[in-house]
Amino acid sequence: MTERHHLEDLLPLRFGLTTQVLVLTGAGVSAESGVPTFRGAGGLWRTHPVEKVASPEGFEDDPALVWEFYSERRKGAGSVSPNPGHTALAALEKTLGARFLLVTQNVDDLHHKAGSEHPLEIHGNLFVTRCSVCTRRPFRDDRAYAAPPLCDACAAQGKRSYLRPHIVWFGERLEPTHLQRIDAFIRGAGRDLVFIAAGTSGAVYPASGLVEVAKRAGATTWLVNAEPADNTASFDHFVKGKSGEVLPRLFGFA
Ligand code: BJW
Repeated sequence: MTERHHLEDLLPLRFGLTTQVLVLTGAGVSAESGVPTFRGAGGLWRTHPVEKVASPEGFEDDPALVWEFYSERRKGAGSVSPNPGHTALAALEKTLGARFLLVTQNVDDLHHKAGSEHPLEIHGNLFVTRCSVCTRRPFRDDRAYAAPPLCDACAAQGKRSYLRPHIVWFGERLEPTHLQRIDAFIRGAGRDLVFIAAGTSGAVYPASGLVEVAKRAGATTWLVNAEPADNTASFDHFVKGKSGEVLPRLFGFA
């Protein structure tokens, strides 16, 4: 049974000396910074067909459309600032050190901008580019492209390959080392784990399944979201509200 809380009567969590905290963030955490979410009113998928702009098949069919989409997103996310939700998470990392792990589905770089040192960006980063064919290292890149850029490493070998955003699209595997890291953190913490998901609809696997993995390990689980998520029933606690207001309160910073 999920216990529901409201911001007005929310008490800060008490972290003991052995408590470990795993936080999963989603697009809602950046909403108060002005970054659009994916689902729901005003969400990116309302105006951009997800299979065309965020799948390997879509990129193969129309790389120009995909780069137009991500170039616009780079421009948008490049000009915004972190909000108190991001700042609270960076402050909690400083307090808990290795007893804290931030896992984000967001690609907007706002956790870094807020001062988080080790966010695990499981869906990639908007400001990183890689080759769609060769194994050259992904590289930092905040350019907006009018046409799909070509890989110069491939060109040097007489091949013509497109660069692509360093983003995990639908149907693509997440970086195995990221999943291993999360798994090891959860198993290491066991019953000392507090798992908090914030600003995520719980609609996308495998991130949406982390709450169940954490629960099986013995964790206490919290959801902080503006609306109920698809997986609300899996959580022990649900705080309905904006993450920029709830997270600082939950961590005792406000
Ligand atoms: C607030 C707030 C405020 C607002 N405060 N809250 C059929 C076809 C293809 C694939 C599948 C399929 N069935 C299942 C799959 C698997 C698929 C999946 O889960 N699909 C589901 C949709 C059904 N998953 C995958 O494909 C993943 N890969 C995988 O499973 O690999 C396995 C594999 C094995 C073997 C071979 C090959 C593969 C990859 C998923 C990658 C997701 N990528 C995206 C887009 C790229 C990133 C980008 O361009 O930015 O990542 S999808 C999109 O959704 C994005 C997000 O990170 C992700 C999650 O969304 P999020 O963050 O939850 O945002 P919203 O908008 O959904 O929700 C925001 C919430 O915030 C709302 O609830 C609001 O109420 C709330 N909110 N303001 C607090 N201020």
